[in-house]
Amino acid sequence: MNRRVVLHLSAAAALVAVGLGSPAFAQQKMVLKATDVHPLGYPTVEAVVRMGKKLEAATNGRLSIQMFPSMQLGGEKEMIEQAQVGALQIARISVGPMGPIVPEMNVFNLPFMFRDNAHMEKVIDGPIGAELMKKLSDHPTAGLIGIAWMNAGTRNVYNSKKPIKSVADLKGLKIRMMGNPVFVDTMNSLGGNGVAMGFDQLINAMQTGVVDGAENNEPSYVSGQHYRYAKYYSKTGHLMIPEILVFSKKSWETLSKDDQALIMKLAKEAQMEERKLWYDREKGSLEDMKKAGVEMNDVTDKKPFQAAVKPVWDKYGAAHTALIQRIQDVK
Ligand code: GTR
Repeated sequence: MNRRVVLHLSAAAALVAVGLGSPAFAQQKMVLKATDVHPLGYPTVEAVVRMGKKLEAATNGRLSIQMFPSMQLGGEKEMIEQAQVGALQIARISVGPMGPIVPEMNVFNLPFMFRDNAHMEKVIDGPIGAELMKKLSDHPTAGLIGIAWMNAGTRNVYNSKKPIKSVADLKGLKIRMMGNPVFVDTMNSLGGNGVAMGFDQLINAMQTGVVDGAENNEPSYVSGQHYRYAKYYSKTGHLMIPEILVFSKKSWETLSKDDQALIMKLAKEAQMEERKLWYDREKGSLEDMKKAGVEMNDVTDKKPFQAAVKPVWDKYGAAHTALIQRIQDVK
């Protein structure tokens, strides 16, 4: 036998020894680090914890998930950066900060894009959801693989000064928005002052009066304890932004095809599981808000709000008219 054949045979023998011909590294025990800005028990966190248990059972403990909740690894921006370099494997993030990275995803960040939850769910569960996820995963520099969508309800404005009943009430209010220009422009076109900052900086900003309030869904408002600083919660319903579970591309590429397929399958199950958990949490949060004495009000006429954000649609939607039309056509 010549030297090359010998080398080849011994490499093959080594692979068989560690695990039936699949790459040696894929057979090693691996603890996947996962993170979320929300605390344990929050729907997105719980869905990933449950996914981890299933993964552990399916691989006899070879693969597992260790959850770092409550911004333990930093805010959403830091989470994305750590996933990109492979310092963590799974991050649950909002589509909000993904818009500047994957422009098509920014369409989900347009105010009043979705008619209701059912519309949003049909879009993320269908071909558009799959295409956008692929756009993210194929992105040459994003360094992330999209593995699941998650529900995140509707975002409403809250502040410490007064209830928002009409567009005019927003005038002069400093409202924290997520770090993406589309959101600051949205608040500014409604007459408020949009201030971009991380979720992790918000409590301090409300305490010190850097902002008068923010906007978010009920579960975030409650578990983030924001009601302590901003007791007026007004149902402006201006944004309905799904969330995504991303996997570090760098780590993904070290997994065997079988492990990748298993994680994808469990992530899809997590997408559906989170949805159920979401609606329960939303109900519970509304109860908590009542108990905490939050001053809640409906905004019955949304038309003036929708008219005011027209410039935002012109600015950010113009490049994606076909995609917007397809979303609107989903019935
Ligand atoms: C929450 C969302 C977080 C984060 C946060 C924010 O609803 O779950 O991922 O985006 O809003 O406002 O920054």
